[in-house]
Amino acid sequence: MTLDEILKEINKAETFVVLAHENPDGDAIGSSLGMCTFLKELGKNDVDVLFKEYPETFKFLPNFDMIKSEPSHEKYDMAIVVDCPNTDRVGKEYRKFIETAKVIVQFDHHLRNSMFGDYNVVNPVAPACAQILVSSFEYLKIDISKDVAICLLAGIITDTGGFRFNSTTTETFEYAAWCLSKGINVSKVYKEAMMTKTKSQFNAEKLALDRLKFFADDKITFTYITKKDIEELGIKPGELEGIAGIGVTIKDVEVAIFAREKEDGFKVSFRSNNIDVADICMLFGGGGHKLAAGCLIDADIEEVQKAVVSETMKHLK
Ligand SMILES: [Mn+2]
Repeated sequence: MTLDEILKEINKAETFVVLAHENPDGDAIGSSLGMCTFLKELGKNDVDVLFKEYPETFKFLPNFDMIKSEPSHEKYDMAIVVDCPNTDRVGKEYRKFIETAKVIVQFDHHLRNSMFGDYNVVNPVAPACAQILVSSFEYLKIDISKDVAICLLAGIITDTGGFRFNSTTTETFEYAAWCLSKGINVSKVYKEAMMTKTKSQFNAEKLALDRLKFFADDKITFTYITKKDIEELGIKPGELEGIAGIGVTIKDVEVAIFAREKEDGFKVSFRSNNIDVADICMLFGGGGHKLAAGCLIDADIEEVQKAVVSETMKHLK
């Protein structure tokens, strides 16, 4: 099966680049570091994990210092892409490494994956890409190290919202239990990955909460952060990740929308308890998961709000 083939290809290859989607979250970082740690332990010493910008909050993960922004090769034997549905989601400066790699392998759990790899291990039902890696290692009967396990655990914890999303499966808990049995401090990883925030992150959340507005009989929330806020509060990449989910923690809210200003417009993130927000985002040229999706809209904040709120209202049941 595919996984056996992948392992053969990994054994043959010498140079590796590990990539994930831009602005990586805990799953993208955990899956990337889990993979590169595994490769290192396999004796592969020529592994690049490339991100242009990434949150420092995951510094506690093993091999975090292997992440860098400058590639050490022009071309790689193998590109391993994790947590990324298509090559456009990879940082522009790194896409060429996928095109020019001798072998492209991808592990992913997004809906509507473009199957861009030579080998595609894609399961949209998995709650985290990291969990697909766990199952893959299990299938291959590879006994992963504590370091690999911690990276993957962090990916699973963040993408399941701390085991609370309904995408969480029995395997998720079995894996957490297995980690505990191996002496991994699951509670510490949980706290570091889920609950620790920087002061600028806290201030950004405070501002976004202050601006949060309700629509459609309190079933929709909308809030935003501008480029100016990002500058003034000294917000670093990744520090706005938690804001999108805050609205859906309010009773009776069905869809929470968060817009953050980027160079090329507002990146709008949707979170939902039930409504398929990937469908809504597709209308704006975006996509994602059923209950967590996003799109990019180049307009001013009033227009963005009007467009996404009115479209979301049509999708309420
Ligand atoms: Mn993910």
